[in-house]
Amino acid sequence: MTTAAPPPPAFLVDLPDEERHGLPTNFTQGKAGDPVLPDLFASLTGARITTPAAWRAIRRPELLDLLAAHQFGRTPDAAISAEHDVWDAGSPAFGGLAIRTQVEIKLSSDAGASTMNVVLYLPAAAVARSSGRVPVILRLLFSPVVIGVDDEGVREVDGWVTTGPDAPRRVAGRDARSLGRVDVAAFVTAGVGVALIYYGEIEPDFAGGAALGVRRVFASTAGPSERAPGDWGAIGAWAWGASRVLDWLQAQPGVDPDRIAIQGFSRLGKTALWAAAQDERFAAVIDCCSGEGGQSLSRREYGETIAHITAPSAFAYWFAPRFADYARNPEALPVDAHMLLAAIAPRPVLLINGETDAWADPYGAFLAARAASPAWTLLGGTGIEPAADFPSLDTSVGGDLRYFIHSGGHDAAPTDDAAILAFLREKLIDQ
Ligand code: GTR
Repeated sequence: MTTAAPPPPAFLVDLPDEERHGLPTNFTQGKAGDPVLPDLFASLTGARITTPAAWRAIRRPELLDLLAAHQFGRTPDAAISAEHDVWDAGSPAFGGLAIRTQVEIKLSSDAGASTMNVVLYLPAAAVARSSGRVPVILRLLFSPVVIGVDDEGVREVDGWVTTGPDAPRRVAGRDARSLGRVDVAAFVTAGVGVALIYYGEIEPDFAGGAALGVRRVFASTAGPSERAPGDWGAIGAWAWGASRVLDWLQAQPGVDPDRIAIQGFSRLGKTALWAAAQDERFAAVIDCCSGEGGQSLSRREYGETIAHITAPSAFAYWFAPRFADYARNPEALPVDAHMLLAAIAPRPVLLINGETDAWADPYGAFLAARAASPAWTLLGGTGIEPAADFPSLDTSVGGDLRYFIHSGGHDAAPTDDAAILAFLREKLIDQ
């Protein structure tokens, strides 16, 4: 007998239907449907997966193949070389609380080259202890790091304006859109390092961006209409770039290579999930508000759907072209958000949602997390118990897989950092 999910809480209020991307959009919970999800444990071989060994050997690889083939596209396997120019090593920052390192990573092959800059802050107190190897959180930022932190020493790299008149266009980093600042001091004080990268440097975020970022290193820069159905999109490229940052981070003195988490917001939350699903070296994930194509169920007819996200006016280029085939029939998609989450199990995953972020479907994310939880249980971790209630605002539910909902909307909220730090303390810092 399966326990029924708790109903959506009253604070997730119904809203009038709306047209978005030229499509009707439902914001009424009662009209979202009650989707039947693909079975987490039914292998394509016909076997039922009942042991951790079978999960690791059979089911997780199947999930990754399905997610690649139908949603994100395949990450190509090619010989890429990486050069690391650490041009700023060991500078004090944030009033001496942090030690800053800056690296330019050059990725190249016979097909082309691409560079990206990473800023790493380590807690000064921990680094001073010679034995100190600290956990690090890698954050993918929407803005060039120079405007994402309050630190004059950061190199200014170019930014991209991707909406509005004359978009897309390259601008000086300081003239790019600012989306708030990372509170580096709070994290280093808690004993966790912070690594930052601007996603636009991995690949600019527009349909033609593939020709300007890491995908040119693979010579796979076909435009959106020329890609094969299973080719990777921008999310795959950002995730691949994040793994190249991880390569470098793992080799840094002072960094514990086994305790590096990844964090992203919205499209970068989708990216963080896909990066960690593929790359088991990411020890934990913080995904804020990733919604459709991320932590929320695609099968629910609520808020943003596959039809919206793959509409011509939207973001088809983030995904494999085949993802758009499920716009009208998401029930035919062989995967859904619970499988993306389960591919990360049993590592710690914190899912943050916003009370008024109806477009991202916070209840659909809760259902996905609940449906993914048996994978954590199978592998010796903890997810959301079947009988658990939906959490009240600014609280969380779950264990290693945890769901948190903040007051507010599609944004970083004042309660997020405390929730993230509490999670990191429990799962990564005090280990
Ligand atoms: C929205 C998009 C969402 C989400 C968001 C973001 O417009 O529809 O899926 O990713 O952008 O990245 O802020």
